[in-house]
Amino acid sequence: MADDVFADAEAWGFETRAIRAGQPHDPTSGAVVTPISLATTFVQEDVGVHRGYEYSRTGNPTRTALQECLASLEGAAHGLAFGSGMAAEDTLLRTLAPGDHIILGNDAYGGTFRLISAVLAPMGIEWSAADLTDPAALATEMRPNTKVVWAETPTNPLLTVIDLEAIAEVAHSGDAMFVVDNTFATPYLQQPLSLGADAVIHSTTKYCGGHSDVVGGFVALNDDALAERLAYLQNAIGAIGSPFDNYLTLRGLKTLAVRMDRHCESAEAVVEFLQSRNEVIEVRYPGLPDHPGHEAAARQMKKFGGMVSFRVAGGKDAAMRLAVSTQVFSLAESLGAVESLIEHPGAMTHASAAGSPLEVPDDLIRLSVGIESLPDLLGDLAAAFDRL
Ligand code: P1T
Repeated sequence: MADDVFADAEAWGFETRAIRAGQPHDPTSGAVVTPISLATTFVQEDVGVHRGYEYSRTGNPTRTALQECLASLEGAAHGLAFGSGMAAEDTLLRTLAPGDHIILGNDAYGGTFRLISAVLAPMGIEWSAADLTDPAALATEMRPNTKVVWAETPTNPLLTVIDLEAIAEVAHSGDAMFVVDNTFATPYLQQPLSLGADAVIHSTTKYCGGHSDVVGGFVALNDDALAERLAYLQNAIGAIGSPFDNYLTLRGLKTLAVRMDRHCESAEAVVEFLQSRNEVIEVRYPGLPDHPGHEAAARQMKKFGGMVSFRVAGGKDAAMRLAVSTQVFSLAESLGAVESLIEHPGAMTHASAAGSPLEVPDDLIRLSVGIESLPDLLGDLAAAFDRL
């Protein structure tokens, strides 16, 4: 990374780094696009003497390109690319030992809750949930064995905003690593490491990849020893994506900034539309001045994101009917890609959180606002409401 001039955030803008960092022209052909390096193994000139690669699980040139690019975008010294967001989370949490305690924000992706509560807890990891909008509430939840405070902001699916600097301070008053899942904001809108986070997690399946065609995950961090430990664990576990996956994610990053600008702009128009409808009882979007986290969002985010959640009058039944009534918004899990998606978190992405402190309201609908023609998006929602 040392000789990669384009990784330098002081010297180059975000969009330039997205297109150039970690992606030198191919030295053999001059190709301007990073090759997909399919080799599983790499020749050694003598035993243990090689050009930096031995075996593709341990390291792969296409993965290296992605890692250097996304690390640069997050302002991180190190980045590791994984086979999924969950693989990234699992590998990071395997740095813990039985008896360690995790504090999870009380609004988070259902899969993160499931990993901690149903996979790690039976192996001796303690956990509890806290309201991370309130640093004092976190302070009372901190224990001597708390090793991780895990936050999303904006959260999935309620779009709650966490004041990163305030929560980092409480986490660091104890012995905890502060992990921020930056999937919803992306590094274009928010860079948590600069606000006190120790590690940033991504499901690159979402905005980073951006086209609903590749599953991936990422950890960005500055600590050398932790990065070395994660590389060890990643290799030991095998939690990697394929070179083609890495290539697709890298390709997605090149257009992240322009896509995010459009996602944010269209989301704002969708919010305004939803506020005009009687069928909507609450719109949750960090850009709204009356959103409780608006001030923190305005401070720590460049714009307010492409995700919009709202509650439907008429309860679960009406929400479920609305979710199947759109045409341009496709009923599907996932988010952050060019096409617009609609889902019912209570029955879909967050079903595993039912009956827990992370349970979501059953009249909640989540929209991932895509980059299609805005009149088509607004017309689609209007027609769906009219059909209710
Ligand atoms: O799906 P995967 O790439 O393994 O990433 C998991 C994950 C982690 N963090 C956040 C904030 C996420 O939203 C996700 C995945 N979320 C969905 C599939 C969803 O529809 O919400």
